[in-house]
Amino acid sequence: MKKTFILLLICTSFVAMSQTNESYSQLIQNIGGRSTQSLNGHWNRLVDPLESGYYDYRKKPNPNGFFKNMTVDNWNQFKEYGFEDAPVLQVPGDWNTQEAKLYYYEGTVWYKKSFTYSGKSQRQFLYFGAVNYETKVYLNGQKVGEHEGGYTPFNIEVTKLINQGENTLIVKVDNKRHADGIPTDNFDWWNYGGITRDVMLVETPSTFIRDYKVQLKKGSKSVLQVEVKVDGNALQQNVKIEIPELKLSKSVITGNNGEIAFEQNVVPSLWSPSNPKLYRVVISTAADKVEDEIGFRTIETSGNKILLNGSPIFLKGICIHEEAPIRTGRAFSLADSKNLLDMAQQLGVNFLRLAHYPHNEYMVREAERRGILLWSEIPVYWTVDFENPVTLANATNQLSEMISRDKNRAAVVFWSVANETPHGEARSKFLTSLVKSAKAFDNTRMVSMALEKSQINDSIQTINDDMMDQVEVVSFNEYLGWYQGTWELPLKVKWVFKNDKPIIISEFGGEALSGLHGAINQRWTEEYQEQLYKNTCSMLDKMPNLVGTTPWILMDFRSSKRLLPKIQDDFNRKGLFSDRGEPKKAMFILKDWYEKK
Ligand code: GCB
Repeated sequence: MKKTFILLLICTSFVAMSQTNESYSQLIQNIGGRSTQSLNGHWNRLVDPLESGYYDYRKKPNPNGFFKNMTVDNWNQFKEYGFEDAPVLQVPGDWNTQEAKLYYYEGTVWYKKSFTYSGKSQRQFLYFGAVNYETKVYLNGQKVGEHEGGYTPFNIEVTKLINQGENTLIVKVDNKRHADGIPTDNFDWWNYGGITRDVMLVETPSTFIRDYKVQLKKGSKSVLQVEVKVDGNALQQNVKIEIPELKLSKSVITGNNGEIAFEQNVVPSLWSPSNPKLYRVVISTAADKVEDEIGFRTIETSGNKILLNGSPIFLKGICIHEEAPIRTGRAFSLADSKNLLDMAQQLGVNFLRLAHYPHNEYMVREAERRGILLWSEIPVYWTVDFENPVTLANATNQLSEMISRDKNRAAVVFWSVANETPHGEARSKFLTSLVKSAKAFDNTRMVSMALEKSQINDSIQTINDDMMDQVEVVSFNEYLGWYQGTWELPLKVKWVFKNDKPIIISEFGGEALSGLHGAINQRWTEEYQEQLYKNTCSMLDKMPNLVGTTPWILMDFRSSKRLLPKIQDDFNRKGLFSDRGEPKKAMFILKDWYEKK
């Protein structure tokens, strides 16, 4: 990784942000509401494990790398690569499940797409929903941008380089693991590489509505906070904000920084699982117009409760990885989201923990339409390089991209900054900084992280972590009956907490191979997992301050850490459904428990 360069890049964007409102970003808000040309489809690919297309034989960056897409006129000229005859990969999609020989591959793949542009707009941007992990983007032989982080969107302006007519887009994607990356090099899910989400060309006028946030003010059911940022050479613009159903129509003029923020009294019908009401919101200038569907609700804690729209709610949740049932591989489409949500709704959930990284926008919007609350998380997971300021800048940048994209989604009620990180001074500073940043980017939601339990003795369980002071809701993972003891253990313990905050069990569970049956004391059988769920639910019934659970996990998922032949075969089997979507016995236990809640 080019550390200094990335640090510089990230610092520059933070400098720019701190001069203005921190909740704005360079991300174009609501990509689905813009004029776009899809660049999805077949892209030619070259697999380049030694990065021959990037470095020369002295390992120096080669100015005539593959991104030049050199053409030769005859066989005398030297060229030893070529996209024309190269195989194709489907975009969006991971490469691991598209070609058998790329199943375990972690390294560089070059992607190439030719496209014709015949639009009339004044500015054009390339938009990538997500690319895992490091991306370098070249248009017509010139580098236009780069990005680090596999699960968040980014856009790159290409106005000066795009041709009317034929264009060649080349993208270098590298999913090698790095100890100082986010995530670090050790994690329990598949490192699917590739351009895993939609790619689009976005067209805008010369001054356009880049970003906006329309949400209820924290703690208020009737004060709307509206923020809009325009971008271009005419920053003082008349901006109109309309919510026709609320009879709101207001025109304001942006300041000479292109920004405007105001408050407005409204009486909305509040979004909730039983009333997932979304309002049509229209933001326009003389030259630009964006429409969105936005819900309004309040979320806060009071004593040991979570209040949604002022009333206590129990979060009946499940953790979920962004992996598609049956075909396996990265989930990326609306259809994939619907399949996963249909499965989750069989459990009767009103809440999902999107683990362990931001999921695609289809998922967030579809969950919102169905009235499901969300926990959204960045992949600060296990042994991150907490001492490293570059790693912190990278995590902060991913946090900012996650929040920027989804800050208008009523469904999202938690920003989570970490999962199961090992205690220590450097970690405390790192996470404290992330909590502070999350609140600076958006102060209307709860910020949390999945911690780990500890114990006073075998029978008295607790949590003891200095990060508990940083969060309104204490969330932690526990695997009593799986990694600690056997299925009987949850029945034998008592939980005590030193403070009176609401508690979420952000993970519990155990593995079972779908269709493997046996006695309840036989690990890996559906019966063991079923009994573990029964006993855990009994334990949870007695847990003080419990306001929600997200057991681990909806569906079996691929992980290169899971090597037990004939049982795991590269899958973590803690799913309540198999990777083919078949329910296991434990699924019905959780469903019954949620029905009674
Ligand atoms: C955990 C992790 C999760 C793992 C799970 C397991 O605590 O947060 O990512 O997949 O345990 O199955 O061990």
